[in-house]
Amino acid sequence: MDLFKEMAKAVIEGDEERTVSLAKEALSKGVNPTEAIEKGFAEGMKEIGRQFETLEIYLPQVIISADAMTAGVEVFRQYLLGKEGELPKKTVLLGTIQGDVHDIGKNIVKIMLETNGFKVYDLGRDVPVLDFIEKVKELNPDIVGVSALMTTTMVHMPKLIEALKEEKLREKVKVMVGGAPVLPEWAKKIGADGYGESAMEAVRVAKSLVGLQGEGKGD
Ligand code: HCB
Repeated sequence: MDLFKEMAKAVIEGDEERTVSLAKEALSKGVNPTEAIEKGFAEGMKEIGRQFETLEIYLPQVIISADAMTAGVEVFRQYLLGKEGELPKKTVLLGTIQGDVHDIGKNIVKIMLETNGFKVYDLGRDVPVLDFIEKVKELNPDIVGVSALMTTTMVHMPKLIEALKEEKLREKVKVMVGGAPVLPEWAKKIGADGYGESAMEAVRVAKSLVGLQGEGKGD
């Protein structure tokens, strides 16, 4: 669909006004928000990642594109939250692991979980393992959702699982991991209960971890 290409282009160009107007256009045309985020904006961010890796662009341009994507996603977030009427039952404690400031993906996961009936406690980014532990004790969530975007920070994920065991919390909470460098093999190796390759997958996994049936809203 041309609209998705336009959305990706707006992210690549870091055009915040355009991402916002395209998100509104998508909604007015009845386009599925999840599909628009993943096939439109996220594709643009993938291309930005490629250009960053090949040194075609530098950090400031990545930041501008990230901001443009966040602004566009926010339009969908407001829309989806407006549609959510039911009281959420299951809870997810979500955060990007310590040392890591990447939170775009985590924020998309948050939106998708919220709009699928979960109550999400968002700890933000660069969250120390100990903060996760303290919040698990305080909030008693059903799931801890952890995000990592760097090979240098995903190594804290097993530390979190170990800390949950040491605090005798592991049996009480499911652990779901994700983020670009995280693979299913890694999730299995570190003893996580679930892995989400995308936000929609994260919703499916979260539902199955807490024994809920059905597909995610926006499928
Ligand atoms: Co950043 N960065 N970055 N970056 N960055 C990456 C991640 C690199 C891979 C780029 C590269 O060099 N090839 C690289 C990491 C290399 C490594 O692994 N070691 C990197 C680096 C090195 C850095 C800095 C160190 C650069 C520097 O300062 N020299 C620095 C990090 C500082 C720090 O964290 N301590 C840095 C900074 C930045 C920003 C600030 C400019 C910006 C982040 C803005 C923000 O997040 N608010 C940024 C960005 C945008 C990227 C890239 C380009 C895109 C990441 C992204 O948002 N993807 C990325 C390149 C890439 O990934 N190819 C690059 C889009 C989202 C939608 O995908 O995978 O995050 P996602 O999330 C998905 C999915 O994984 C899943 O659902 C989401 C939605 O579908 N999911 C979960 C995510 N979390 C989940 C949790 C669950 O429980 C379940 C599912």
